[in-house]
Amino acid sequence: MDNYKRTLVTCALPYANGPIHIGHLAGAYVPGDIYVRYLRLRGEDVVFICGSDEHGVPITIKAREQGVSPQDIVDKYHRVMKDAFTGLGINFDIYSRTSSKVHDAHASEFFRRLYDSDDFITKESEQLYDPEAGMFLTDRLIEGTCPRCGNPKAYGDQCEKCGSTLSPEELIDPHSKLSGAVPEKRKTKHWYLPLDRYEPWLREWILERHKEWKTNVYGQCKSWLDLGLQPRAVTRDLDWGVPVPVEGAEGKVLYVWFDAPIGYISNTKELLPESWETWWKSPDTRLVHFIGKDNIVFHCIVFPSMLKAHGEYILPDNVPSNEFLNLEGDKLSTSKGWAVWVHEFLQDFPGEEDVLRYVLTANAPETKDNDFTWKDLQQRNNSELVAIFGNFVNRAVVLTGKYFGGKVPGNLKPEPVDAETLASIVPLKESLEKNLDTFHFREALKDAMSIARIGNKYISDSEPWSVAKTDMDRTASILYTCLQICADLAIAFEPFTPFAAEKLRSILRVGLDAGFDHRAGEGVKPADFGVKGTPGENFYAPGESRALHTRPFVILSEAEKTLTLKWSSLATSELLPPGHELGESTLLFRKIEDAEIDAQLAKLKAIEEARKAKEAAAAAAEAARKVEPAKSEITFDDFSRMDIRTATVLAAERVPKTDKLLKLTINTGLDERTIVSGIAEYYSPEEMVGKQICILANLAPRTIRGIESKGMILMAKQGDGKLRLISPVEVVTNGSVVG
Ligand code: B3M
Ligand code: ZN
Repeated sequence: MDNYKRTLVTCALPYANGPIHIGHLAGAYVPGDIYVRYLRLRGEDVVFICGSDEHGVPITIKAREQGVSPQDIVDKYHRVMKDAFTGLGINFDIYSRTSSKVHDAHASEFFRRLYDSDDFITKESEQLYDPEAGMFLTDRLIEGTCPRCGNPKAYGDQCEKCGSTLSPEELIDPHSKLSGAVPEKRKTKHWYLPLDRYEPWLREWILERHKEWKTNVYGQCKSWLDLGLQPRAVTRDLDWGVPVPVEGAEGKVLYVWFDAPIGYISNTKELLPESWETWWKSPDTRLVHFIGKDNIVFHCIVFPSMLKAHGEYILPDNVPSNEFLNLEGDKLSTSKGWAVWVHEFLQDFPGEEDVLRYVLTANAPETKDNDFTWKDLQQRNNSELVAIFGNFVNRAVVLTGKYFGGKVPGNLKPEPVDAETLASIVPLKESLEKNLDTFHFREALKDAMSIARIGNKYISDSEPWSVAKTDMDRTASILYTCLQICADLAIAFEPFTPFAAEKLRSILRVGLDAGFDHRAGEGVKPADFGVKGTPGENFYAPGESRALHTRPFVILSEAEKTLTLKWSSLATSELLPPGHELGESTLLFRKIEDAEIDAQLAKLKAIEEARKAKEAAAAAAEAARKVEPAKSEITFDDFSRMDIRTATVLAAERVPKTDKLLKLTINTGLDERTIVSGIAEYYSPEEMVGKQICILANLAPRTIRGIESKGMILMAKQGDGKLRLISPVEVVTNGSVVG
């Protein structure tokens, strides 16, 4: 990475069809933010790009379901997602959207360039078309009965009940999910990116030149390449997306996975209209994509092939990708509601953003799928953040207030253990850097936490509260050493728990050269904070080679200006000189109580129960929908031999020792008689009395449980076996002939 002048970091553009949950965060966004903060601390020039992915079929389906437009859906979720990221301190330089004008123009232009240089092939194929909705149907919009297991709700590409992969042709009774119409086949033409052309190049580029990629990423690429690449359609018959900008492509849009990664480029262009090309076209720029594992093929094979075909853009240098995070042992699922939503977390735990960042990093699914549990969050918060990091800082600062009036004491009576303790942080800094450089954030966080552990152990072992009774000079040295470690923590934790790191810096009254972000534009003029530059460029404080703070429009206090820490100061000598005055002491973290965790678990339980109830209701409705096959034909004579009459129930009682039978006394208009009927499961005797019903009056008498039953009560039997009485809609004379 030494040969690069700048780093362009992207996080996968999340689909704007649902809010952000912890699975998204753990997969791409928290790691991306840690990495960017780290690079900035080291003084690297970085832009951090993200935005909403607002195209694709699922968004159109959701819009239809809710009776609103796709634009309404994306407007809603774009805002929710953007706020969630901001709330967690994930500070993209830009969080834009693929429905933006800049993106539309840029994605069109990209396609057009490949089109003009014959980088596509076209194929005509027969696709299923919904004649009522007037559109072609993607596989997910076709529903029918699974030929393997009989599930009536199998999709055109898959049966979710038995897991079979299907094609729409295999479905029994296929119908459109949109209109219910039977789809018909129509010819349609599409543009394909012939990935096979890029295969030899991809093999060389990835398998030979990027052996350093994470094993899960490299491994997935290798299996795709070993299977052999096929041309991939980059257009769709759909009315939501970027229109295909060529003749003969009316009613077609770019496939969402073609336009979305171009969003990285267009969002950079929107952020830096003057200099975006330096970021995307200069070989001095290093491009890093943070993604979840389901996006690997698109970022490592499809998008690089597009970039290669285009020819002007740089290729990703690395594509760090995480595996999946589960929640309390089950797969996270937006549709099932099985998730911890970021916007809800921010509401339920205001001021505890770092706890979530910390837990998702400590438990990150870096090499395998991992589980998030609320108990683990509580445990890590209480026994690591509170008991080690927070406790150490609090003891050091409070004791400095008590014994030295809140000023850093001099190192008046050093002992070897002080220097040894500070020296033991040096290898941790090296390990921290190595781990951050290679995207091993779990390990990196352990290194940072080890610094806090060292501090906590040192203060416990040296007991300044006891020493103070007899030796103030020695107490001064102990607290002097502790405060140097606190300053180290204010640097080392900045990438992981930025809110706590900022709090700690205000307690220590120091600034941090946290590099520069490119967001400065939004309504702020450089002159507002006394520096040179124009929005969208680096801002430099007068006489400084770099901006002094992450947000240049935050004006640093005099103390912060004079005492500005840097990444390079970590684990070096005196960071806080004797005499430096500390600020107010506040707690960095607070204990999370059992009741708070129980409330979250109860919330999940309610989700689970609601889902089960919904599934049961759906299964029951499905069973009730089943209709028995038609019976064979009869003549009118056959029918007229049946004497069906209206009658009224006069009395009803249960037949003793049975669950199902009622003995009914009825007035048939012809006579008063007894009928035994198997309806006790569905109607109580009290409900039956007074009801007018229909009976088959001339059925030969039968003796049931010793009672002679004359005739049969007519009932409707549903698909689920439930019986319902057939009654005249209006009261009629008993004995009226039904026919
Ligand atoms: N929107 C998929 C996802 O959110 C997709 C990523 C696009 S990145 C260019 O997982
Ligand atoms: Zn099936």
